[in-house]
Amino acid sequence: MAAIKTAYLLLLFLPNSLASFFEIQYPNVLVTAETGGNLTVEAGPQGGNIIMKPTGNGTVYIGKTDILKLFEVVNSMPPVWELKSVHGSLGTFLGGSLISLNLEAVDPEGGSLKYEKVSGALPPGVVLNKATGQISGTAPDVDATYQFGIRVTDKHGKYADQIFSIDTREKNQCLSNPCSHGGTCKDDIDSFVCTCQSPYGGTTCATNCESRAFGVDQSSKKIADAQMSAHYSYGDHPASDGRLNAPQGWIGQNTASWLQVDLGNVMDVHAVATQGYTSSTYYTSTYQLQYSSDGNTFVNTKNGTSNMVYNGSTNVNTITKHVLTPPIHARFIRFKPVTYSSHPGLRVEVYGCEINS
Ligand SMILES: [Ca+2]
Ligand SMILES: [Ca+2]
Repeated sequence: MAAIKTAYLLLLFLPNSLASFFEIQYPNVLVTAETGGNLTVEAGPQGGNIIMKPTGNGTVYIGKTDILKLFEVVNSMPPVWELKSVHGSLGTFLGGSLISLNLEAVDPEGGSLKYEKVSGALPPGVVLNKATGQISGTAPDVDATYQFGIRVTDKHGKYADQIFSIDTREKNQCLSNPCSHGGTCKDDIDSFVCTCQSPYGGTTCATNCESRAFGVDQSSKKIADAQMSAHYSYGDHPASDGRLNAPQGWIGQNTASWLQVDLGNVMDVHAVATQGYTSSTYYTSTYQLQYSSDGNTFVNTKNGTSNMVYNGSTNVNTITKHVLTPPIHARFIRFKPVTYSSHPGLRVEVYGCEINS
């Protein structure tokens, strides 16, 4: 306080011509202001120190730079990786298994860290948590090595890079013998494909395709009206009435007529069933089957070289079912009446499975 008082006193008593120049002298300190704007602070001659000592949240600025913060950054040491292994390998993972790893690094000053990938690639489906350094996801079902560089950065921007790698191994999904009823298994990426023995189908050959209806029938109607069509229909009895157990049924005019079902995709077709038309004695006694993959080119099912002829109904309601031997691959199935009572009435169902691929 005494020094400051002295300074004010000197300033007050200086003549106007000397107002741009003054000195504050106190036992160990010399503060000099010059006309050009320089300000010199000089400690005393006995090796005195100049100490700038803010208190509380006080700061020391040089220009706009917080000088204490600057020294903190300069003195900050970069983070240090805790090495996982000599080559940075984080392990080997079987396809489909969970990966959960913590990349560990520490900051010598104990500050928070952030992690980022700066090179290479993580396995697809595996991600890095930038805040925690955790690597997590599901191992892809392939034999591969994924190498990637991770940078860990402290709050001062000091960083350390490290190269890591993750090895993955394809899992043989057939090892659990998923195909039943004698089906053979082929391993695939994240999956398997069963080749089933007839009449079984489905992804694990668990379905008897001879008894699995595609759903033409009246109660399920999985096959939509638009998937049913006909040629030479009789009266007001459209193709969409030709569903097994429907109230009435489809009626054709003659042997040039046919009733067609579009299964929506090429399917493994194992069996068909028919009934007659309910309200009159219109039923189809015998019929042929034609089938197609594209809706343009149709072929008949064969008995040797002859077109196969199936026995249909002997009355209007009894359901007659035929297993196709061998099964056929088809999207479009046509029921083509050959002999009939009065008019060829039909209500139908088609049985089979999707083709495994
Ligand atoms: Ca640091
Ligand atoms: Ca596999």
